[in-house]
Amino acid sequence: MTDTLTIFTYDWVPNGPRGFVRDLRLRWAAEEAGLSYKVDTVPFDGRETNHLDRQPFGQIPFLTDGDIHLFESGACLLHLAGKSESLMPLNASAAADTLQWVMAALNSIEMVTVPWWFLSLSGHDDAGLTGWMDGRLARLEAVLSTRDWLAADRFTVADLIMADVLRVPKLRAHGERPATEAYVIRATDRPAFRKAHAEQLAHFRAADALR
Ligand SMILES: N[C@@H](CCC(=O)N[C@@H](CS)C(=O)NCC(=O)O)C(=O)O
Repeated sequence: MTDTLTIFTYDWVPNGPRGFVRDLRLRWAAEEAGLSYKVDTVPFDGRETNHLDRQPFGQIPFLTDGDIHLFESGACLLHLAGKSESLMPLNASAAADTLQWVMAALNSIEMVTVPWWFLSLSGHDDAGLTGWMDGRLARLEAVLSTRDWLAADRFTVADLIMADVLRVPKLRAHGERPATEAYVIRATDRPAFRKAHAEQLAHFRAADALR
């Protein structure tokens, strides 16, 4: 079968982000959905300018599906989810439920968590930002205390993106959120995640030999 789906990542990254580079979101989705895909690369060095025509911020991931070109991991995930009921329910009400939680992951949670860990990595903790994030995570903890998955009574693309946002070690070590922790473990124990994760690590490990 010809691969029409191509997931783009960097040819190499330093050790730190390996296992967390966002092509993993797309690999994971394709694995969950049983979609055939290949992985291609753009150079990490010179990323500020070398592929702006394909990702306007010089980042990865981006995706091609035949003539369709997409950047932003959230947009790419929704595109992939549209190909498989395993990620996006067909029922309109369950699909709306799923969509709102995808947006919540990206807009209500990740919008706060990324600046938080970015500042804390550089030693510039901000009490206001931490309080804002803790409030959001506490609300999410309350939701996850009532169910295994966010939407549609089963794993969907909303869980894939939310779990990926939440599985950052620094975030997991910050505070006590047992339902959230169990949720992250439940999601990342899935065979599709394990395969995607292992293949990303192997991809960057193979690139070390070429540098
Ligand atoms: N909002 C973007 C963010 C993409 C992003 O942060 N990509 C990282 C890798 S995980 C990257 O390319 N970093 C290198 C850089 O920003 O120069 C998305 O979700 O696709």
